[in-house]
Amino acid sequence: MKRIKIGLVGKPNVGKSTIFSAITKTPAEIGNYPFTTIKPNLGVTFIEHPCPETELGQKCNPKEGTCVNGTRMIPVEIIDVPGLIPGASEGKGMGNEFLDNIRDVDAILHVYDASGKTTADGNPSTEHIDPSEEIAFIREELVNWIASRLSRDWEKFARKADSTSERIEAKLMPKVGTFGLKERDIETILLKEVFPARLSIWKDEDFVSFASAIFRYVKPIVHLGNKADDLSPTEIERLSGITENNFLVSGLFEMAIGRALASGIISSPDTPLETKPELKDAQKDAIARINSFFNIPHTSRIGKIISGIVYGLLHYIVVFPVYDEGKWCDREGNILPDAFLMREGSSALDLAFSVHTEIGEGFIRAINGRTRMVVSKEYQLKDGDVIKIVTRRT
Ligand SMILES: Nc1nc2c(ncn2[C@@H]2O[C@H](COP(=O)(O)OP(=O)(O)OP(=O)(O)O)[C@@H](O)[C@H]2O)c(=O)[nH]1
Ligand SMILES: [Mg+2]
Repeated sequence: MKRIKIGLVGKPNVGKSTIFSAITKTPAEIGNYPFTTIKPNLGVTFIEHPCPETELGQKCNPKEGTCVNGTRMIPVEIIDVPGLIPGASEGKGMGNEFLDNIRDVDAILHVYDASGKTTADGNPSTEHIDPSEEIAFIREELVNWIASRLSRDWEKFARKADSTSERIEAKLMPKVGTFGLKERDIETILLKEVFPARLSIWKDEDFVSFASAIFRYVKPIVHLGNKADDLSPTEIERLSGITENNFLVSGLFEMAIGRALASGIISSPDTPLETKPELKDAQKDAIARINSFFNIPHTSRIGKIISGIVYGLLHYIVVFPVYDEGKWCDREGNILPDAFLMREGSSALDLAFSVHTEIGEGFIRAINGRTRMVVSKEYQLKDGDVIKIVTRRT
């Protein structure tokens, strides 16, 4: 099964590793200076989905993640890369190399400093820095990075591709496949925008347009205005409108919530956090500060943003493949062992291939675990479906 992967990018010292650490519960080096991170950090966070165990009235046995009171936690990979500075796409500050680590991500979380206290190269600034500049420069570096990777050794590649009678989607695959794109992603781009059919006549502006289109239609960029705990509600309101897919957050408070949960000060990470009478005054004050921050309109919890990306922006649904369509379990009797993220519009056959190539190749039919009806390979999966695949191997 393919895991969804999201990349954390941004200029140095904006709080990428703080956010990474908070959402993946993985320690990462954090420091108030540029290039604290010199190697990418990889971790896993979890998004929620209702689990069909509640319908079954029996506890599920997830292979991955947990399930608490009927809410299944589904893993999503997070990669935190070193900071990017202007000129990164031309290799400045090893930017190109850092960016190559996020080639195959499904979406990008661009972390910027909403408090405006960090310079473009990640040093503390005494002057206020307008976050709009940062948003523009990071987008430009991302686009230029893909454009330059596409145009590398293009002439020879294009001449060869043009001499075949393949569809343009197939011709482009060797170039864009390394960025995790599928033929249908190229189709989506070509439905929206026009590019020369003959690859050998593509010019610099075509590479830039194609790279922009990848971020517009395939790999969305979502902006996180971090350090918003340093801002007034009025400033938060103003910043909330500066670009689309933009959220005001606090990595610092997300970390504090994680720590409080781990040490038992709170029993749920959901805001508003509950205060217990036995807590010390300092702990109560900290909880009150966190609650009042998340009560400000236009502030968001990062976990919610990530599930919004997966379900809302990338249009994924969750499907539960089972071996026994009656008991909703695998061969060993584990109930609802798998929760698969599938793209909306996927078929029963796509699910079979996601389980295993051999299961896909041996596909005979599928059975809907709720209706117990046989469905064909073209059956369009629905969110929350419980599906048994019948293959030649079973
Ligand atoms: N006030 C405030 N400070 C934060 C927040 N998140 C991070 N910081 C501070 O910002 C500084 C940089 O944090 P890091 O997480 O190391 O930043 P980074 O973007 O990973 O930095 P590089 O790895 O150098 O690119 C540290 O001093 C953090 O404590 C936040 O939400 N609010
Ligand atoms: Mg870092």
